[in-house]
Amino acid sequence: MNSRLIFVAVAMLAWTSLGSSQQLRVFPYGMVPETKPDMPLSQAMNRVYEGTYAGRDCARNELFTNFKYTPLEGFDYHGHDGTVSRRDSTKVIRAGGKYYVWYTHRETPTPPNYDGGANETIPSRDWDLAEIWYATSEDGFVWQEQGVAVERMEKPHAGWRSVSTPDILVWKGKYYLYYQAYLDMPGSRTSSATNGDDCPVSVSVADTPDGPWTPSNKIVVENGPPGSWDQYVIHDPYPLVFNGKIYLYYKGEMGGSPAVRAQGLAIAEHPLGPFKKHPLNPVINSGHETCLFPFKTGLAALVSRHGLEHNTIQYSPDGVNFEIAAITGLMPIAPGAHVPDAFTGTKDGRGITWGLCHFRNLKRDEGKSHSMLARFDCDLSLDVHDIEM
Ligand code: AAL
Repeated sequence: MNSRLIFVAVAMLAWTSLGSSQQLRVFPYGMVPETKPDMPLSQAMNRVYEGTYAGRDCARNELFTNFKYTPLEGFDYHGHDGTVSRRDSTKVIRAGGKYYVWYTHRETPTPPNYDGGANETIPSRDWDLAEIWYATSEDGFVWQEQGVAVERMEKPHAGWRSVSTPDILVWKGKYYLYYQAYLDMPGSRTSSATNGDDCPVSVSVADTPDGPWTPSNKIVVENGPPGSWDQYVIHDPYPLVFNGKIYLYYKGEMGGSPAVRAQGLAIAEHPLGPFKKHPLNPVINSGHETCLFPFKTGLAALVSRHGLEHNTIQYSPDGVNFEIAAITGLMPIAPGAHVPDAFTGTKDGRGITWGLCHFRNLKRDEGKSHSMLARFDCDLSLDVHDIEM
């Protein structure tokens, strides 16, 4: 409704700015004429017809949506005292008649200490001293927490300090969880320009979504060389199957204040790699957490929170060259969508209608900093149907 109101306002403005002999006629419900009228148009109205992005009539733009949020049932947060956190969920998959999701789970004696007071038991960040846990659900609203999937690694393997921010791949009948594998406490690398949140990506494998999960103890996506855009962090690993290969998107940070965040792509033919970074990286110039899904013959991306093109939904025919398809707002933080065709290698992507995300309580002063999972619903679908994995 809001988007339509905005459209009415834009169209009315265009109307009043034109001479009385040549008026841009506004159709009911704020829609503009289907075809470009043969008359002078402002640049803004021209974009409605010729632009590559959001000027398009929201009612006709399949990649435009608003987002609705619903609290989840089934998770205990210790009265929200900051000692329990759940955040950065994976894609939601369907297996054995249930939905599955994995996420960063922190349960520590105290909330995080952001001011240098962290140690072996006190976390430095919300995602420090964390493990990957999982939960299942019949309906996506009520969840049963099943416990740990991936524990912290043995020292000195990557992930000994914390494993966080996972995502799931199903490939040739096996399940792969990719995650940030910390070699030091998040925030401790003072040499880094990105608040020290440096880490590479590792992966664990299982035969069923219930595990057991075997760590590869391999770094599968390495930090870039000094001076490169992704030299400090490889965050938010996000695998999809596209063009018969594993397309793993991730967030890198270029440092600076505020840090410039962008998203890159690494491609592999096997889940354990080698992952080859794309020469055109970064392929998305904005965004924080990664969230992509097959759409028609290409891929679409939710791009939120940071950068020139935040609050957009983008489309790419080849998974490399993205264009803005729609501008939106109030986007989910760290979305992990239910992407039914994430691993089928489809060229007929059906889109998404819901997923999980997180909300953060940033009350550091009160010592209650933690996050909680929630559900988002949206309308980015072309007839979505569930696929068993
Ligand atoms: C998130 C993600 C990564 C970061 C931190 C935990 O939003 O981008 O996972 O490291 O914040």
